Amino acid sequence: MPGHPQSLSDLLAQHKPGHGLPQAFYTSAEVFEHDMETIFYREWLFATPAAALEKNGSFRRMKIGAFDVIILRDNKGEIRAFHNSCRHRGSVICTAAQGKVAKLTCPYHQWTYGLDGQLVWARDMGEEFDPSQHSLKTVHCRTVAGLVYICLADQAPDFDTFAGTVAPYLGVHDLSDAKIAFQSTIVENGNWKLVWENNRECYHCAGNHPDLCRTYPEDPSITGVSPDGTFPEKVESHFNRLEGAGAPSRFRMGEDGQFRVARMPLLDGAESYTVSGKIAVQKRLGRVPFLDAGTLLMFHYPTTWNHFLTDHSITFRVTPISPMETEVQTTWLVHKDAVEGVDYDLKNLTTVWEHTNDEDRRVVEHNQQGICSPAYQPGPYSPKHEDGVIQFVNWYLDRMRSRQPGLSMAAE
Ligand code: 3BY
Ligand code: FES
Ligand code: FE
Repeated sequence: MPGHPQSLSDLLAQHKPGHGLPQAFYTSAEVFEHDMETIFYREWLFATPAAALEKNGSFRRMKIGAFDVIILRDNKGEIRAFHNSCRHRGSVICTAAQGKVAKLTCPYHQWTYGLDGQLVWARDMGEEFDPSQHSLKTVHCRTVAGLVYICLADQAPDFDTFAGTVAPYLGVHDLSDAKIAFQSTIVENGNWKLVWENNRECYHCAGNHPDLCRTYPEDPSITGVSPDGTFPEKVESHFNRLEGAGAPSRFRMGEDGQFRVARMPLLDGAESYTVSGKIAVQKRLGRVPFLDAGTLLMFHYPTTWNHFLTDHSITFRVTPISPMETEVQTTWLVHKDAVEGVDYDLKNLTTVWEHTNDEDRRVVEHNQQGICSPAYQPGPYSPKHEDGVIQFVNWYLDRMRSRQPGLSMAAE
């Protein structure tokens, strides 16, 4: 009943396979807290392209639920992550969203930490004080092919399977040669799962994405998950052509459905996400063998989907803020030697996805508004167009079911 708290196990039991989730999954503060604790505080989360940490001492701050994290490049060029909470009385240390520092100095009493997290200076703490016991707390941090992931759990789950699978696909994109051409951060007034459900289908594309539809195919086999593992002849020959030329392309999905990679064709003749369909950046990022190589699609739940193109790459990061607010950060990466105004026009580079993001924000917000009605009843997903949504919802439910104490037993 709307307005009456229900236990998570009751809610999970209410879900009808192939249908949207019961209302509380998109609206309730309790479910949101479960989502954070069960998923976001345990999984590997995409943090930033490494290219955002240009120099030693560059840092980015990232907030996830109750956590506040500093991701930085240390003096040896290694990327590390620390909790942004001083070991003295707990103040945040980095107050800015990003910057460059030689050391991390707490604004409160100026305790000072090296970029390796070691406490190097603290005034008048007495004879007994041992600085080595007061290093910053570390956050698990891994980089795969120029993409930085963090994990907030004490014990991080396996990262190697994902990294090992996607690294060969990403290799030809040379993300270590990238710079950020543009970054946008928007807040969508919708639950994070609605942002994902929307991303995992193109059923909405023709009706909402006039610019994207010039180049991105509506064909469900491109966006979806191919439950039987087969693809239309056109897609198969695209895989064969690209793999034959040294660019791993074939569809691969993690065993538990957390990630997938596939290099998919764009609409006939299209090269990149521009209004004309031609490449946006003349000095290309990566060594993809053909201009019409399409887009390497990669998602990793719960925080990132990506498009790696022939000339540039775009990363997306999803961060829940509250039950009905989600941040989506989009980063356009180009070759570090590409010069704006010479090799690329920024508006031409960003227009299609700036528009697409805004259109997606609008549909997600409308979806949320309608779900908030007491009359909302979860409806069926299209088996043809929304198998990717079904796959996401099943991944989410599996995680929630398997990680609620007592629930997995009750389900048996
Ligand atoms: O960004 C994406 O991957 C998806 C694909 C189809 C809808 N959306 C544009
Ligand atoms: Fe950081 Fe006191 S709280 S120096
Ligand atoms: Fe969309």
